[in-house]
Amino acid sequence: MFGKSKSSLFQKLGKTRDNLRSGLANLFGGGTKPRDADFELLEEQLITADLGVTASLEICESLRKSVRSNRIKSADDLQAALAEDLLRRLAGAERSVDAFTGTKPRVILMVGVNGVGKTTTTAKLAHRFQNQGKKVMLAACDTFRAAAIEQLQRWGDRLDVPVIAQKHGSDAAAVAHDALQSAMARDMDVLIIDSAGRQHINVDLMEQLGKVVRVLKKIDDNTPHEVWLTIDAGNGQNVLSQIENFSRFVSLSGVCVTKLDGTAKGGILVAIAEQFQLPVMFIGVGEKQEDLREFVAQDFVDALLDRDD
Ligand SMILES: Nc1nc2c(ncn2[C@@H]2O[C@H](COP(=O)(O)OP(=O)(O)OP(=O)(O)O)[C@@H](O)[C@H]2O)c(=O)[nH]1
Ligand SMILES: [Mg+2]
Repeated sequence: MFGKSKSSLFQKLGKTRDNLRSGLANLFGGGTKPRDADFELLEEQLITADLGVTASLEICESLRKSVRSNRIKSADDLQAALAEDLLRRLAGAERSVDAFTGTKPRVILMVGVNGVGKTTTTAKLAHRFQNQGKKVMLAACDTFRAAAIEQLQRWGDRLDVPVIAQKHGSDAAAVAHDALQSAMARDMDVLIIDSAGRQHINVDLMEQLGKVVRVLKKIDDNTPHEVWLTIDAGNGQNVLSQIENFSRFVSLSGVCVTKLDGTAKGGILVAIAEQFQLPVMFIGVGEKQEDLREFVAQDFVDALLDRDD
């Protein structure tokens, strides 16, 4: 049976799972051996789930061969083979942050395009680290969007976490500078820096990220220890160009994938794992502070394919 956290992940990934299941259902549903048309349908479902065209074609071709050679004889065999294939593709994207020891404060810079969930993920991370007994501070470096500072401060109040902020329109790098000094002075374990949403075509804002990083490095050359790009799973294949675009301005160390609860495009994690040497740090499965999961490939595949072994 699923453990508690796995079963809640199972519920949250329902849309992507239904999508895949409808592709799988035909294959052995009629009790006869699957036909080519059934595989074409599965291929379409995999592409709709945003695994990417290449991976979708490869997966179907390999399943088709195994059915022909009688290595796959039933719906269960098929599901097991698909799970194995997905797991192989996703395993490289795992990286645990429990290796989060060493110097403090650990500094995490959150970046991404507009509205993907950076601020919410910042709050969820704060909550998670707090639950591990860590002292967490937040920095309100989105000085660009009206009300962004208040949004982070509300999270700070709710979680009882200090938020370093200046007024709307002030220099984001100056806020980051203050925050790191304050986090050091107050012996924080983790400093999470929220930043403004930005598009790669807005070169000024993109270059501002470089400035934030430079200012942090002046205080401590090892910071920021992490730069995580938040991406919205619902954006599908577009997230791949977001990763490329941000990589030109900052050195990313991982991605956080949000809104997996609201989309049938959860397969995007496969596309990310195949195309980039970039770990998936966390996945967001809702709007609340507890709706964050560490990315564990096995749990993810089990939840997607409705497997319980
Ligand atoms: N369903 C769902 N909603 C989410 C998730 N993460 C964030 N959201 C919602 O997405 C919306 C935008 O979230 P924010 O955290 O403000 O996004 P942001 O990237 O900080 O936005 P900007 O600062 O404007 O660029 C909010 O309504 C969040 O509640 C998630 O994992 N699941
Ligand atoms: Mg924000």
